[in-house]
Amino acid sequence: DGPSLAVVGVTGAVGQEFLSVLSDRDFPYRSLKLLASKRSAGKEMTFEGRTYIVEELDEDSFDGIDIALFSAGGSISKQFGPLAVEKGTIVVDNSSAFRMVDDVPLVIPEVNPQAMSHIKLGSGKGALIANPNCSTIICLMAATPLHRRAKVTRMVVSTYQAASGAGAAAMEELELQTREVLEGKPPTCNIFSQQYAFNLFSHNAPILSNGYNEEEMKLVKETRKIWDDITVRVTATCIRVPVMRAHAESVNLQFETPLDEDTAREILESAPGVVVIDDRASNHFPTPLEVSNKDAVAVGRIRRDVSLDGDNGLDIFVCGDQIRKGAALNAVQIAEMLL
Ligand code: 11C
Repeated sequence: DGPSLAVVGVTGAVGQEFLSVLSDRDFPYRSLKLLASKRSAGKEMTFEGRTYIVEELDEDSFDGIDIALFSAGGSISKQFGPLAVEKGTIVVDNSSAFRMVDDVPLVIPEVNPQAMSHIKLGSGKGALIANPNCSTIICLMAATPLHRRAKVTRMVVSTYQAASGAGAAAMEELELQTREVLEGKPPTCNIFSQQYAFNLFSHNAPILSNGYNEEEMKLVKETRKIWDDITVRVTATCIRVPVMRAHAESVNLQFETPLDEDTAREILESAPGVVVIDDRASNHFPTPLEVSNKDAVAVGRIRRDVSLDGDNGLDIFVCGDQIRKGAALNAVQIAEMLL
């Protein structure tokens, strides 16, 4: 029972995680199609006790498919997303292709579920729903409960982003380089243009004419769309760090009305999908390793911003699994809301 499902880009890091999350959450489906590029077509995959043959994505792939989870890059989404919608499929797209399109909801289920309330499974009408960028999801999971209480007027984000954000090949490169450097060999640089192991660098997304890179501007624009607030001022600096699969973010929040740190801690402790790790006595705060393979986003270092008078600013430190809540889990939660 349940909808007919397709997973597009099933051989990638997020594609594989889609399957794990579907299984972990007992997502009901009556059929499942695994789709990928020609290169991976024909490959066998076992999922929940059944063997599937990965099929090549083509124009007919979406006949009879109710929900498709896409994570095969922006150009595949642009090419096949609208085709799937025409066939009546609801597409949950993990790429940036449609995020800023006006009538495409950009959804974090804990934050703005109302944005997709007009999309109904079983209506025969296809639709696109966009999954936000991982850095945006992880940041807003923590910032939104505070925003609801005291209205964020300005947010300054600094990210420490894992290899997984650049895909499975980048994760392999980090592992390979680490070994090479320890053995005194020159590091192989295929995915990134510079040494990644034992280093960090500005995010690899293209730099725009304003000097920001695309990753930084995603945080700016997506926050405004998700919060439905064009006035919120957001600035970001995005950095790639040699961590495998979870992003960390330092977030400075300025509020319209005062919000003291104890109240903020209480709000975060009861926020869905958030755990607070904020033990000053033992210097224990969120780490990428602690949130890896976990669903919840961890928040700590909750403290008053001393650069502001009163209680109108807070600093927090957030960690979240990039492949899970930053991508696959969020997309599957969106699909669950359709059921
Ligand atoms: C990263 N956030 O961590 C990026 C990758 O818009 O979905 C995903 C880019 C996107 O490198």
